[in-house]
Amino acid sequence: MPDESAKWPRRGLLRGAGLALAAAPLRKALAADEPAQAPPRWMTEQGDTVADYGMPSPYERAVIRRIRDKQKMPTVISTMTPLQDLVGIITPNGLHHARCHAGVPAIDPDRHRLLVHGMVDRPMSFGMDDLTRFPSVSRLHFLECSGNSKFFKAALIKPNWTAQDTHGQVSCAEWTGVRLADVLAEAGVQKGATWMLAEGADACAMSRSIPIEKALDDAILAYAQNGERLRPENGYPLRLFLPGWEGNTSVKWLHRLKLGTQPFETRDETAKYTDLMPDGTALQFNFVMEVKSVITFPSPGKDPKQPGFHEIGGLAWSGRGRVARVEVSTDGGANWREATLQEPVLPQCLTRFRLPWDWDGGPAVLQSRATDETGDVQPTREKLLAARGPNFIYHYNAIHSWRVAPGGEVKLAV
Ligand SMILES: Nc1nc2c(c(=O)[nH]1)N[C@H]1C(S)=C(S)[C@@H](COP(=O)(O)O)O[C@H]1N2
Ligand SMILES: [Mo]
Repeated sequence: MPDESAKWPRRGLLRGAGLALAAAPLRKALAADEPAQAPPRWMTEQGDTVADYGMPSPYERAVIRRIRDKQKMPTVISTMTPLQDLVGIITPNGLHHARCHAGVPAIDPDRHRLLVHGMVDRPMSFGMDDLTRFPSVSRLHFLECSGNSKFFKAALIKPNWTAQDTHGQVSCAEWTGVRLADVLAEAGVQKGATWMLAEGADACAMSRSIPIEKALDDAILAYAQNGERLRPENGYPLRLFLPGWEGNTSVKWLHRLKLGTQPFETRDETAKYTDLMPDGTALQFNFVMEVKSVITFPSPGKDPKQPGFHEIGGLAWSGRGRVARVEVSTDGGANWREATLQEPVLPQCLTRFRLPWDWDGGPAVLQSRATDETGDVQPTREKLLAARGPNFIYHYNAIHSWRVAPGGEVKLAV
């Protein structure tokens, strides 16, 4: 007898899903005596014209960025991506989270210049046209603010938080730009240069010191995002992009690079973006965003409406490389099952995971645990808090929990 399973390798899986569907049908059977419906209005009259620049359907108007905490200064802006409403791995440009310390500068690209100076053989000033003549590269990468999911302090946590509130300061785009290494080679990096200052052209001149190894490795000077020029709030016309590193180092509105022999000790790496250790000292230059994941369905506001088959889905990422696997628990971490990773699985990029779930309608605690290709695993909240102490704010990457109540309502569980 021929081996059927070889011919239909996924048959068992499909049969399993079919059983779950039969238990709780996803659609109502069409009643034989259903009266004929009049055609909808949109089939009886001509449609609209097409806008010069398209916008989502008005029925999607609830899918928007949200402001994080209201600040005293209206130009100190933190917006969050509605992760629970998105599919796939790409964040649409209008929904990419934006973090701006001094508002969004209105930069004329024809007047924007990038100065490269300090320990270089030939100090240079580039216009946008000069820069885009270098060979370009396009790469898909996540960008995460190190302040994403500020979960260390229990007092800050609000029980009604959605995935957007807890994890919405991560987004993912195809970034196009020129290799920083090529631009630096043009200026000629001098021997002994070990650090690079990157400064933005916004009113706070946000600036960070970057080790030369990263600058010469995979850093890009990005001018485009998902096929079009950068959005103003994401750095138009030029930003530094450092794959896998805390968002703050990807300096937007980039106008100056200076090479030197030591870090420049800017405000953004002394007063801010350092990690306070239990002994009161501050850890500086903690650049890499560690392995992390979040379930986006079910999640608060995206309740499973009825028992039976549901697909649990979410996003995982790591600043150290590719996501190797994601395990999902529906009982608060007692048992784990391995989720399917949706291709493509790319380094320093959001990765979508999926797992079929036959919900019995009872209480459940949903968790996801990601492992990256270096073997790093997301810690539990207890383990992370014990390791980092009470003063830490940035770089929170613990396993996250959503509680499903018997009626289906999903809430944050910490
Ligand atoms: N010049 C400048 N660059 C900046 C910032 C800024 O306020 N000014 N914000 C930083 C922070 S804190 C983050 S998390 C990222 C966010 O990038 P995005 O707004 O494109 O998401 O930009 C970084 N680069
Ligand atoms: Mo940030």
